[in-house]
Amino acid sequence: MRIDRRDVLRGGLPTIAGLGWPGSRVVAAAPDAAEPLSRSLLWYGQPARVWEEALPVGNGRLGAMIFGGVKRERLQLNEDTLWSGGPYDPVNPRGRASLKQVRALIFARRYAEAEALAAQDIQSLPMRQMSYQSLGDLLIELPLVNETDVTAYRRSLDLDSAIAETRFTAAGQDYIRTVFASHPDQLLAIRMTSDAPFDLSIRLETGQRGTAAIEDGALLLSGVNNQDRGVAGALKFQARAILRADGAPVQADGDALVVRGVRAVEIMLAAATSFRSPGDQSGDPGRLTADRLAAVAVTDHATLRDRHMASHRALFRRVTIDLGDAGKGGRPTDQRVRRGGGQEDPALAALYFQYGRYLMICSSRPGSQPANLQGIWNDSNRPPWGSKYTLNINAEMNYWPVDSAALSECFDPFVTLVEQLAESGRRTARTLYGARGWVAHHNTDLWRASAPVDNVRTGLWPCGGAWLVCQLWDHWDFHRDDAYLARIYPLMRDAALFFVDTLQAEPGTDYLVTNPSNSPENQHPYGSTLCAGPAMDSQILRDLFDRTGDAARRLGRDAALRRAFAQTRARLAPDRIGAAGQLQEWRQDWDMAAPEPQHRHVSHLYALYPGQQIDRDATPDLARAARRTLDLRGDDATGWGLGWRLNLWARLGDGERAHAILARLLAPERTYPNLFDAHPPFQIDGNFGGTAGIIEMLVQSREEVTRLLPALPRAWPSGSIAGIAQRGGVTIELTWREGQVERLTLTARHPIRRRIIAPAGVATVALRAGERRTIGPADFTAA
Ligand code: FUC
Repeated sequence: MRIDRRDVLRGGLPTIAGLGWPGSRVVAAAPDAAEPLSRSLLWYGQPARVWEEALPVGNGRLGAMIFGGVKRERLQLNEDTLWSGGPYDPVNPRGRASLKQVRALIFARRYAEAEALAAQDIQSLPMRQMSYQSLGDLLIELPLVNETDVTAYRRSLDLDSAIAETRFTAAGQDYIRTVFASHPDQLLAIRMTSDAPFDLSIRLETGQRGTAAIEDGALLLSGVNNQDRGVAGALKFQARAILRADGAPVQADGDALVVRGVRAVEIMLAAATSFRSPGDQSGDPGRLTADRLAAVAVTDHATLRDRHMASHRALFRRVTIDLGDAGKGGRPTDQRVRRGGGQEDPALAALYFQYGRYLMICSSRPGSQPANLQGIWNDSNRPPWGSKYTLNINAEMNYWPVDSAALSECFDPFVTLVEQLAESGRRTARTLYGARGWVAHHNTDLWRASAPVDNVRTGLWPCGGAWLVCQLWDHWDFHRDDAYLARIYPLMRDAALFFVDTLQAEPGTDYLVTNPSNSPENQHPYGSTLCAGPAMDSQILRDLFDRTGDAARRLGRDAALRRAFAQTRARLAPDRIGAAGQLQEWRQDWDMAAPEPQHRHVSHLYALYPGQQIDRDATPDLARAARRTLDLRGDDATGWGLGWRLNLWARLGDGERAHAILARLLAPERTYPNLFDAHPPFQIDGNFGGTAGIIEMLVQSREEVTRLLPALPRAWPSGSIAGIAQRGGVTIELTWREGQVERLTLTARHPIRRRIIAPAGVATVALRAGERRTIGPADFTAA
């Protein structure tokens, strides 16, 4: 039977009887009755038939998708620096000379001419960026196993140990295979055991320009990355795997390693490329992989596993969540999703929340690349949107939950990306705009290309870098670490400088606006996306100038520049409310005439979330207009579109609407059986937006204010969440019952004074640095 990815999307999966093993009889095993049903377990009664059913493990850098096969197991592998191409600078040399005219055409509303000129002179050469690649597959075969009689099959992923397990009985013999990706040891570790002897072989395969060989008893896959769009491949890569089997001899058989008559086998795989930074590809992958395996030559599997679990749990166990249990947890995870679990299975929402945290730990660790559009999991060499870093929402959304979900270490690769992007962005600012500072547009890749790409309608958007640095400041706001602020300040200042030099005075007003730009990817009624001063840009730039000025003041730096930033900020165009009562997306009231009124992007709501400029208490009129915009835009969208709407409705304090959006996100149209977000095929931002949104429904922080249960839906009447971080350096543990706060514990990193708004009233607390305090219903007074 051929399985179409679209069937998985529609939830129309074939039943176990049609699994693709002709004549096979597979009987699934539920988790043992004796085993307490783990709140952190994804589990299935059959192997993955398509990639979107396989289960992900990762150590930030090295990832694997585990299919859970019986006779033949496939682990699809990724290494996060294996991208196509090499260093390149795509800035169009004609751009600077044409910029003035493009601006004039946009101000004159001659959009078609502006598009044509910009497409030819401003858009990059090449027009597209490099792509994230698949490294290949590790194939594990049990040649003697007969698939016609398989019972007690179960594959699972335990988010708490970060270990995937496949177990089954074949011809009366029990097998267990476990897989984890170790961060401390930088390798993939697999163990297969059985209660009777078995034979096993492993092989490596790749779609890259590589060759497989056996050398010194190890499987080697070595090669050079693909050229792309005329950019030569500049990377060497290698994967290296070894087999250990109870001291039994490991033999070479063609391109495979084979063991016979063993009861336990361990496989360890290391992978690396020569990438060290966008300007340095001098790494030696052969040596790196050999060293990693040599370092564990005498380390037993239990030690590797314990080190791995300790490292994972140090992050994962910081947060617990309980949204109630409707008794659906005993079902396999794919069935829970297929039954539209988001509606009546609060434990599935809690699992989805923790899955987002799990995916972040697995795809973004200090020293790794940041999580891209697919985290680190990608089986294609021409993946959708290049599996890159899209900066007009997606890369930012990936990192929305990181601080509040207590995974701040995972933010580190994001900071490094911005530092590297600013280097390329300085060249782009100078060459394309003749400006100081740095700029990035709507996409970047491993090589940190920063000029406008893809096509003029989406690519010509100059606020990618500005948004990124605003998010760097958000990270500071959660932790208030001044060494970190000093590290990011130059990035903020130089991002702001670019706009001091390039903002344009709007004809007829004294406002300063971006031009050329677009309101990410949405067409206005004049048949183009190109425009001047979309609302989102002004919102981002208000944050940029405010936060940069604030950082300069705290650090005692750049007094003169601070004044320039404040003056520029004062001339930014304000948000407007349109005739339909909506928040205007553009300077003109075009929203109701735009060709796609239900467009997936809701860019102009940046100011509500992730920004804080619009707030239901502080700016009630704008909050009402934002609500109207959300209603007009509608609830349906792609995965990340839902993730954004979820956070926005939570910010507006509408728990039922937020819950309805979450249910859409968790429905089979938007969530695959492995809980990956479906933006067909797969995009991880919806997962991270979902995790951030669940927090936002339960607790919010804003300046010196904590909101408890701001968007609690009726479906979660009682529950708890603990370990959530808030702005200002506070961690909270919250228990609620029948919709009311039962207990709140705050732990402060710095001295703080906080106003706490709960459904039943308001409390004010002041804490010293390091102090921990618990309050209950009696501490709140009616507002
Ligand atoms: C933006 C979105 C698309 C997609 C792409 C990666 O362009 O509009 O939906 O998510 O990024």
